[in-house]
Amino acid sequence: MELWFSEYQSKNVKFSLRIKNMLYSIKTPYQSLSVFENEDMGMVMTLDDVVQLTTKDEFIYHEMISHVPLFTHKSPKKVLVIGGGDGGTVREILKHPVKEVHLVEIDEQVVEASKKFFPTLSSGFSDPRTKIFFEDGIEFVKMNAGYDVIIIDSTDPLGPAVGLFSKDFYENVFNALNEDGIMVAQTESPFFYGEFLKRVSSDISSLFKYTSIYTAVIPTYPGAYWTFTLGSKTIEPASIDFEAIPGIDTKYYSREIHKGCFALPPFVKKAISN
Ligand code: AG3
Repeated sequence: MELWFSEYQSKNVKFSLRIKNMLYSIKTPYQSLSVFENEDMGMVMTLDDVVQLTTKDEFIYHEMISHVPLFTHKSPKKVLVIGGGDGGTVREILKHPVKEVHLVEIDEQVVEASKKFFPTLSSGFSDPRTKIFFEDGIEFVKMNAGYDVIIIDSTDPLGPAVGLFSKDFYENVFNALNEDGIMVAQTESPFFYGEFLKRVSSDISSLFKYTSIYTAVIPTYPGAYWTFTLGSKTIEPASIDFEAIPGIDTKYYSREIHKGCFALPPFVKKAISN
């Protein structure tokens, strides 16, 4: 008998992955967490039946959420990741000469599952520069500061993650950043979340001098076409010296991709315009 996992990408669109092996399925204090294997996409992690990553395409998301803000900043020393308990973002950040990476993940079970089933993602947890806090990111940013870059690697804006997309939260992120600080948040697909993207980018641009939306193609996320929204206090993302970006070991991110990823098609521009 064939077993399938399905995610509602919208009320009327479902995305399915065949389960070759169900490896793990638990209820944590915050959400349900599953790990299974799919013949084509590799290992898959879901939270509350939402695909968080597959080992086949996670590199695109994790490289883009990390290297774009880090190379825009040029010399980040202290970086904060909110969410991202699988470790993929931390792994990418550690490719930079940073001094400290703080990961604030509310659900310890996500980190534990990643250590067990996703060694290629969780590799950075044992790096001496990494410090993990099992806390609520919303509270954490109110109490901590001094970051050069803050990356919000959250799940969808539903349930416990809603607060990670609020204007109050972005204001606390702004205050937790140094004076040339940069934040970036994963901000969903313009296909299914156009209104949301408009609201979030306008909230971020009411706080930061520069706000830029950039995109990447992530086959296993709804719409496959994904956005990230970056807020920068003093550095203008479009006018950095792209030629000065050093070579780095990546599979999606490159100098050319960095330059081009801010180009938005007219339908996205229209979705976020007033
Ligand atoms: N954060 C999850 C992105 C949201 C995916 N949404 C969806 N499948 N509906 C990524 C976690 C990986 N660090």
